[in-house]
Amino acid sequence: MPSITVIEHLLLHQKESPMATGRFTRLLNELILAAKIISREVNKAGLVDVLGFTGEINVQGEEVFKLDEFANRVLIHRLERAGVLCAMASEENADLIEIPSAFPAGEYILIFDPLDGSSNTESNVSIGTIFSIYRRKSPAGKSVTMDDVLQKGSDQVAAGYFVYGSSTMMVYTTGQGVHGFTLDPSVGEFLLSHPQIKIPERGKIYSINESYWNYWDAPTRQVVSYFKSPDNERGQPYNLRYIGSLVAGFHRNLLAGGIFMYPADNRDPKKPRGKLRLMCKAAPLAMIVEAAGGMATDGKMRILDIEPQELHQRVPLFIGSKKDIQKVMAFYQKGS
Ligand code: AHM
Repeated sequence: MPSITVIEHLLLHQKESPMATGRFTRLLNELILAAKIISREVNKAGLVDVLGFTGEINVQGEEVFKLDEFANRVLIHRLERAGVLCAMASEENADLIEIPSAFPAGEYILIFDPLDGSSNTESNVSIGTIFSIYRRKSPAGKSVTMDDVLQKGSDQVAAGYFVYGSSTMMVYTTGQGVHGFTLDPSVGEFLLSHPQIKIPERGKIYSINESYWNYWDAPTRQVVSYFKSPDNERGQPYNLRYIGSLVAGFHRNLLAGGIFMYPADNRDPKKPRGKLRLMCKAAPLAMIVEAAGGMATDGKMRILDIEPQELHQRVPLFIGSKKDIQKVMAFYQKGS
């Protein structure tokens, strides 16, 4: 079956998508190339021990980096040269990443999590790169400010992720549908494999780290009890699937229908909070799930409407099938 690449797909839908500019295409191309390099390293991660590359310096005399550091460096290295960005922000960097003056600047801002779920690498679980693209607010030519970066998720111009699993996939949206592409290693291209992804209205999976039960408030416990009860609106318990890798859990639920939850907890009793970062994880996945017909909330508020106060802000996250999210919101509205 003939298939098309990400860029061909973008150009084919040029009329529908205001994003099909040369600069946006360049940005996606660079992201794709970075992801192919990361995918190659992830695929041989298990060989590191076998080949003895465990020290600080490998046999080629190069430093061996942890995979998430490696992914971060690849993304920064490729994207800072692309001439399309005015700034970047990464989960791995405390501050904004400026574009060195030696390289041309552009109008886009890229925010990313270079390797979500990377603590799972040694057990060969799927992990991924999540990205989010905004346009700067202030006029070009001036330095980018934090105000340019701290935009609501609804201002994103595109969002997506790469998942490094049994195959490597890219899923992205510019707001006009969600499309999935699978890396064909024999030709080195991501080919369209999942056009127009729609998440089922009601899911059959719930994904949550239930070991935090004792640290949750009453509405959160009611939410989780609902999904495992035979008396819920589905008429049978949802299946629990949790692997500790957001991108992998989200991807499964996007295709099969379900809900991923990382609620606030009071493991730190002075500061109950969610774990996942708003700007590099929750907002991009929220844009994708909404474009696929699903929803994302912090329990009370739509994730895409949250005004970020800081770059690494954390939020409670409930994301997935529409009817399941509506149920969660009803529990929180009711309170305990
Ligand atoms: P990170 O912010 O340190 O990258 O962690 C993100 C990961 C997610 O992929 C995953 O859903 C979650 O943390 C797992 O956390 P926990 O072990 O508390 O369930």
